[in-house]
Amino acid sequence: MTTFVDRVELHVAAGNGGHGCASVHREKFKPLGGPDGGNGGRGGDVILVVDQSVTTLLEYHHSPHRKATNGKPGEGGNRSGKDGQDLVLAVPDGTVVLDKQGNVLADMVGHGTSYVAAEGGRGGLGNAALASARRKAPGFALLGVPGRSGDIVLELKTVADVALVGYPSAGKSSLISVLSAAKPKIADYPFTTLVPNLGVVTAGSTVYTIADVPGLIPGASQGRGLGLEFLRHVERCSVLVHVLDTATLESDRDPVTDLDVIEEELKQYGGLDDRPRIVVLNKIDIPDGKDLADMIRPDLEARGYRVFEVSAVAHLGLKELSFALADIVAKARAAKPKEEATRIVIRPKAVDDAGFTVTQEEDGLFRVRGEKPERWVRQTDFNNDEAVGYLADRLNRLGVEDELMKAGARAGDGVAIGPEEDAVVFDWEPTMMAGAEMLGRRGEDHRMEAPRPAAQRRKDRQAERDEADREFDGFDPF
Ligand SMILES: Nc1nc2c(ncn2[C@@H]2O[C@H](COP(=O)(O)OP(=O)(O)OP(=O)(O)O)[C@@H](O)[C@H]2O)c(=O)[nH]1
Ligand SMILES: [Mg+2]
Repeated sequence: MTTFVDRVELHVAAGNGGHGCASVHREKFKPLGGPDGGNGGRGGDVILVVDQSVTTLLEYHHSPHRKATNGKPGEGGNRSGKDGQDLVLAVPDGTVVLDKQGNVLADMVGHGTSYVAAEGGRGGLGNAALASARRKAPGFALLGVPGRSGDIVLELKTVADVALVGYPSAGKSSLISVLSAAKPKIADYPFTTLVPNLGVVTAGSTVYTIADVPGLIPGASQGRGLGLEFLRHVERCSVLVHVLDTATLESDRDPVTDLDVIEEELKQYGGLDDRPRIVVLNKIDIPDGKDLADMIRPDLEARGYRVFEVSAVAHLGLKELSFALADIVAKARAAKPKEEATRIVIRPKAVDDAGFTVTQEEDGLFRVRGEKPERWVRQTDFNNDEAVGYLADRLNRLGVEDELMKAGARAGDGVAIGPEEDAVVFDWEPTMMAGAEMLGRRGEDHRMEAPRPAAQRRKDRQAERDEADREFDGFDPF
């Protein structure tokens, strides 16, 4: 079984955020010195980066599971946990990142281009960071959020200027070996080349790259031979070169019908019609080949092709070919819109983190979806009542309770936060029932408090708002 290494499935897992720490400062004569639990560290990202010295995806074929390190938990004494390390995976120029459904997530062209394939989870805040004027000594901390994980597919589309296409054994690899310094495998049996070879050619002041593609045969579009699997490498090329064998020993073949067959397969593949083509008649060192080349040349030229007669083995006609290709490549480059800056960082599309939705499902369950509510749930230690209360307060202040009420939820109804496969479900106990407006937040009851002067009330309200901002607008420094 042949192994194609220019398409791999990769399982990536970012690091989990470290848990926040709940701790109380202790000193001699000062037994309750206030909360001092540090924050958990952030989990490392998994980042793909284009590295031009990497040419294949082979490495990922051998070890397709990749994980970044977790953030460390926070500790007492206000010690933050260490962040997890990002895992940087070097990929070849021209790597396309897809999800398992085949949607393109990123098209990575240019040295240094990077793509965050999985984002590390945030560290949980420790109880020191959760303390506020109103909640002086929280007896809980937030949990770290699990890092994102999932499967991605990497596909390599060679970024070459020139692509050589043709039947097996037409001499494509031989041509690359004499036009450039590349030393691909060359042999007299079909399908010697199993993955594309790439070579760099210098002709005058133009430097360009040239790639061959495993041989094509009739029916390749139906999967015969190696199929059209590798034509994706041709998609980025600015010029296609038909390499035709003028000295084939197969009786049912000749260069012109070969050309027609290959063109038909290209058509089946699609999307390559606009690419300029030239024809190379190879193996003219063989007398019969030279005769045949001379005979069919006018026919091909009449069809509009520029024709080059060469011999890869005897080094005939190579200079002319190489300069002609340089010329076409230079023109194509000049016509192309300027490439945008290469160092781009592509992050997964940000989830809409402002809002949330409440919907009622057929079975009566209310489902809350939204980046924040879902993250907050993951940050909650459900064994700690205070932590659960804090979650309820957060949800309440985001307006989740209001929306649930508007959607018709009643006390005791089932509410799920999160997607179907990963939700926290609970029976709803509204903290703000009708008539409860008089009640303040959890654990406080204004009715019990002495009336505050207006100025103090304003100050408190401001403090409350500040706190809300810290929690809601990404105060968490992770
Ligand atoms: N006489 C002669 N033989 C050649 C020439 N070019 C290539 N060959 C021979 O043709 C055979 C096939 O050459 P390759 O370069 O491996 O052909 P390919 O098109 O890369 O073949 P696949 O990788 O199988 O698709 C080898 O035995 C080469 O030595 C040439 O100009 N003259
Ligand atoms: Mg070859």
